[in-house]
Amino acid sequence: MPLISDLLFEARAVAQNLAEYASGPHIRLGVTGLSRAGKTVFITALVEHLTKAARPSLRGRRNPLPVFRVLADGRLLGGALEPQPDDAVPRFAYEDHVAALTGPNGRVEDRHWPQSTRRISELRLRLDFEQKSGMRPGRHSLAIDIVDYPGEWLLDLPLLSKSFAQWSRETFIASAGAARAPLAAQWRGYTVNTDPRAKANEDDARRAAELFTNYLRACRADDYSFSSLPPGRFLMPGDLEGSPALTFVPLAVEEGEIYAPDSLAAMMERRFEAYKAHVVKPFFRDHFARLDRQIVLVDALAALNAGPAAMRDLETAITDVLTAFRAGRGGLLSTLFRPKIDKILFAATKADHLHHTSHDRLEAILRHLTARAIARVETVGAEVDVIALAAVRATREAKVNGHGEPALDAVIGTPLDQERIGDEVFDGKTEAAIFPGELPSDPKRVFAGGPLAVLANQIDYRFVRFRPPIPARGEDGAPFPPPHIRLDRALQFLLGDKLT
Ligand SMILES: Nc1nc2c(ncn2[C@@H]2O[C@H](COP(=O)(O)OP(=O)(O)OP(=O)(O)O)[C@@H](O)[C@H]2O)c(=O)[nH]1
Ligand SMILES: [Mg+2]
Repeated sequence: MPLISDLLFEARAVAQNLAEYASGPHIRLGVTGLSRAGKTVFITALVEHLTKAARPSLRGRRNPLPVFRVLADGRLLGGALEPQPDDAVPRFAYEDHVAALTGPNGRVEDRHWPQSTRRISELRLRLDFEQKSGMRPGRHSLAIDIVDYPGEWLLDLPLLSKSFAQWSRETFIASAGAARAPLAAQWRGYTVNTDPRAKANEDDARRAAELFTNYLRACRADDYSFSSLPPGRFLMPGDLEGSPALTFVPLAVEEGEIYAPDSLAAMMERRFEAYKAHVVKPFFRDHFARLDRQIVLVDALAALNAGPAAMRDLETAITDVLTAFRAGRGGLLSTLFRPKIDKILFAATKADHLHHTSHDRLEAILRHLTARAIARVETVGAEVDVIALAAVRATREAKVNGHGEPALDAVIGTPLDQERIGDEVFDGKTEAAIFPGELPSDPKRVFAGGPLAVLANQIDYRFVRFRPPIPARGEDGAPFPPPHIRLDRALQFLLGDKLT
C-alpha cells in the first residue's frame, strides 16, 4: 500500500506539473558545483549573452556564440528576464553580479568578481525564437528557470540510506587517510576522549561540531582542495548556520547498540536523523526533483593543482553526484523524488587560465574522471557530456620570447591584487604574462604523478587568479557580454534542442 507521504508527493508533483504546463513551454536548468566552482559567474555570463544576443546594437559584430544554433541561424528574436515562478526562493542577484564584473557605477577600475553566494537562488529568462520550417513554423517562446544551488548539498544524498553508526564509521575511515589525517588530528583527538555513553551536554556537542567543521573546512582549502566532504551543510549552511540540526558529529558507536536517551550518542543520532529528514530530503524533493537539465561546474584546475589525492577525491564527488541523478529511477529513493533530468553537462571551469593548446587536455582529464565515475554507477539515465570552458575569459594569449630560448605560450591578464608567483607580488593593476605550463596529454597521469607543479616541467608554479576583463562597450556605452571560451557549446548542449 502506498504511504501517505508518497501520495502527498504524487499530489504535489501533479500540482506542480499542472502549474508549469499552464505557464507554457519551459525548462528548469540546474547550475551546481562546489563552492567557488564558478556558478555565479557562469549564470551571469549566460544571461548577459542571451538577453543581449538579439539586440540591434550587437548586430554587425562577430557572433560571439557561433556554435549556439538558434543564434547562428538568425532565429533568436529576443531574450528577457521575467518574474520567477517560485516565490519562496531568493532571486539570483543578476544585476548586482553584472555591476560587479563590469565595475559598479561604470567605474571599470573597481570591477571585481561577484561575491560568494551561499544558498539556492533562481532566475527566469524567456527566449523568443523563430521556427522557420518543421511542424510549427512561426514565433515561439521558451521560459528557462535557472536554479543556482551548492553542489555540497548533492553530496548529502548517500546519507539518506545510512545509519548514524555507518556514517560515523565511514567518516572516521575517510579522515584517517594519509592526506586527510593531519587536518583531522585536532577533531579526532577530541573525539577519542569522548564517551558516547556519557550524558549529553550542549557545550560538548558544540565544541565537537566546531572541531569537526574546522576539519572539513581545512580539507576544502586551496592547498588540499578535497571535494567529497559531507554533510554538505556544514560547509554550506545556507540559512541553517548555528542551528542544532548542524550540531552533530560522528561518534564511535556500535551498529545496533541501544544508547540511553540522554546520552551523547542518542543526541547525536537524533540530530543526524533530523538533518536527513528536515534538511536533505526537502532539498531533493522540492528542488532537485524538478530539474530538467543540469550543468555541474568543476574547478578541476584547483584539484589538479593540489595533486593526485585531490583528484581522487574529486572523482568520488563526481560519482556521488551521478548517483544522485540516477537515484529515484527505481529503488528505495524513488518514493522520495523522481528526477527527470535528461541531460547532464560536466564543465571544467576557468579554462582561460590555460593556453588553448591545453583546453582539450583539460576536457580529456574531466572526461576520464566522469567515465570512471559512470562505470561505477552503472546507468545514469541521462545523456552526459563533458566540456572545458571559461564563462568569462579574463586572459588573452601570446607568444613570449625567452632570453634566447624558443618562444613560449603564455596567457596575459591582470592578476588579482596580492597574487604571487615565487617572490613576485602583483598589485591588481598591472598586466602580466603567465606561463601556465602544459597539462599532461595522458589523463591517467593526474592520478599518479605529483602535483601539477611537478608535471609542468618542474616549474615552480601555482595558478594565478586574474581580475575580470575590462568590458568592451557599444556606442550607447552599455557593456557587451564578456568574452568566453566554449560557452556556446555548453548552451547548445543544454538548450539547443528546445529551440528548434
Ligand atoms: N578567470 C576566470 N575566473 C573565474 C571564472 N569563473 C569563476 N572564476 C573565479 O572563480 C571565483 C568563483 O566564482 P563564482 O562564480 O563566484 O563561484 P560560485 O560557484 O558561485 O561560488 P560560491 O558562490 O562561493 O559557491 C571567482 O571569484 C573568480 O575568481 C572564469 O570564467 N574565468
Ligand atoms: Mg555563487
